[in-house]
Amino acid sequence: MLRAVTAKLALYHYDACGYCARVREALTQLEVEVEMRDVLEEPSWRRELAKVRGRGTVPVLRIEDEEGVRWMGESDDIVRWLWRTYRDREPPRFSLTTVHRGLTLAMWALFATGFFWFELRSWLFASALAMGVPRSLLSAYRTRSPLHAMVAALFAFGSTAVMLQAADVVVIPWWWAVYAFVGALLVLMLAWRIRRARASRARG
Ligand SMILES: N[C@@H](CCC(=O)N[C@@H](CS)C(=O)NCC(=O)O)C(=O)O
Repeated sequence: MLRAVTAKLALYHYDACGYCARVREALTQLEVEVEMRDVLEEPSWRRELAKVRGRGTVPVLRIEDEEGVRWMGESDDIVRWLWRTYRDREPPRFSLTTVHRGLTLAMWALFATGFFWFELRSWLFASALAMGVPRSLLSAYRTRSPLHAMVAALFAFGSTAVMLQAADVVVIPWWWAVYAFVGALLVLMLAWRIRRARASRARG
């Protein structure tokens, strides 16, 4: 306990990363001071991670104390370590992460059921896409990233289109719809990357 309180912490992360948001939530709840190292703003931090850990995935918590420096990956492990260290207890069972995981599970379950239940396939597919709306809105709220809000809009559009098709209101040319959906997603990601790169350059 004492050792951890005197430990110097740095979190390698980036805004839109949901796993990182989970660690940031724990840090806020526990009111723990941590140096934030955004790997998209400062690519040398990502390179440092790749060098010391063999991969550049985030979140990673760098813990420096009298025993030396430790690198902790895996959001679950980091959150558990933070709660055990600063509150001497396990993390709360229920969190926004639980809701997010539930929605993800529901999405996949609906997709999978649609694979076997042919007559209801369109409705199950539409419901799976509809599940993506609250899931991405929750991501947007947790990460404060507009990218997730745009993905939520895309899910809403997709699910409405599939429902209209299932109700025989419109006929969707499927391959074009798939290409349009994936294309829009790629454009959003690209726009986001460019915005980040510009912001990073502006900061010098
Ligand atoms: N199981 C890991 C997953 C970490 C992960 O997938 N992180 C993503 C970002 S959310 C990542 O670093 N992806 C590679 C990249 O962004 O270049 C955890 O819970 O921390």
